[in-house]
Amino acid sequence: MSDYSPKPENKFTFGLWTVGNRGADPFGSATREHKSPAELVRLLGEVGAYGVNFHDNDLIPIDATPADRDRIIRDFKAALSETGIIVPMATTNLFSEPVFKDGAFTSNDPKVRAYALQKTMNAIDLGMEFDAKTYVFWGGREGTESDSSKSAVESIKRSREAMNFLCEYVLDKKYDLKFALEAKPNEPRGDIYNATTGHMLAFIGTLDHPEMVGVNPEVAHEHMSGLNFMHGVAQAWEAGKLFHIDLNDQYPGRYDQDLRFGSRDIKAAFYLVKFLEDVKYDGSRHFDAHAYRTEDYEGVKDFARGCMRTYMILKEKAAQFNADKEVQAVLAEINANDGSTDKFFGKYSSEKASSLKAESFDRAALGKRGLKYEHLDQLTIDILLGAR
Ligand code: GLT
Ligand code: MN
Ligand code: MN
Repeated sequence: MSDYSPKPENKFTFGLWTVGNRGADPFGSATREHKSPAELVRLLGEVGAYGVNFHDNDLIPIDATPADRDRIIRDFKAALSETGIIVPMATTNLFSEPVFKDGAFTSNDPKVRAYALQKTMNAIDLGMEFDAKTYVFWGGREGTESDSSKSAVESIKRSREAMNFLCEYVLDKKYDLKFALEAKPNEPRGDIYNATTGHMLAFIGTLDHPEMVGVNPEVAHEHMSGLNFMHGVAQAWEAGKLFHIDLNDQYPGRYDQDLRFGSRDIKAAFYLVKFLEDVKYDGSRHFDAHAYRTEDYEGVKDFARGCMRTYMILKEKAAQFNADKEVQAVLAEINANDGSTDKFFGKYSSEKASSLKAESFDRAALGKRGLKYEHLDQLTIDILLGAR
């Protein structure tokens, strides 16, 4: 039997809001009792997680007194040192309070925009108290229901101004911190700006300090748009921008489900894990998901263990795929190169262009070649289903 237990080097993390999710939905109230941040850290210690992430108000309620704050931080720190769990990522809640009903950085009200900046600077300071290395921005309310209400161009400009201001804040404070922007197409807003990881990558290129800013793609958010998540992750990776990742699962075209990792689309999860392991991604593997509403806290542990276990199983399957002689033989055949066209690639020159224009290609023969992708895909399925 393989050992699927989580190891520190796997960097499996959970947000306080994930294992602390109480099962409320738009149609019903909580089904699980409240647990304090320190209790949640102990739960994560029990299931073998490596790290815990939080929004400012997951840790410190928005109306906490200074005395509450000190006590919560003391208890939380005690639980961290007891369990050995670290805080790799922190973020700001810019979506729960009514003040953010029309967005935070993109609100039409300059007072709301200023308050959002102030709240984020304070939340960054809080994250730094725990030595967080990545700071996530998820702008769940940065959008519209009616496009009569806001300028889409102005909203991008306001988002840029906020990110530039906050990058300067981090530099000014000499914090060792990077930003990771998380896209989502809709929910809770009707439509959210910078809707996909691809939009975010383009946006980052327009910032004053693009080197400080990367992305935090989430499986469910790209699947809601019907996109291939691994492709978005690969593009972010290739651009040097995969600073963090949110793992969960989602049926396309439905409400935001935040399902246990790998519980819906095993094949997509396999290609994702294989990608992350093949490129040796060494950031957090953050499970941004929650247990079904049917569960008690034993079920929450089953959920958390399940996320990590599925990742570990798929990691083993990826190693099996890479070691499979038949798979590798098909891949070698698919990627065969007799070298005869090498001279046409690489840097442009007018000579190269002329010689390429003069070359003749047997279009019909090239088009006739069978590529064996059916065979390769079935080998993949056999591996995933344990038939190989
Ligand atoms: C919220 C959202 C997540 C984000 C979190 C970070 S909050 O739960 O659904 O996708 O990653 O703000
Ligand atoms: Mn997320
Ligand atoms: Mn989500």
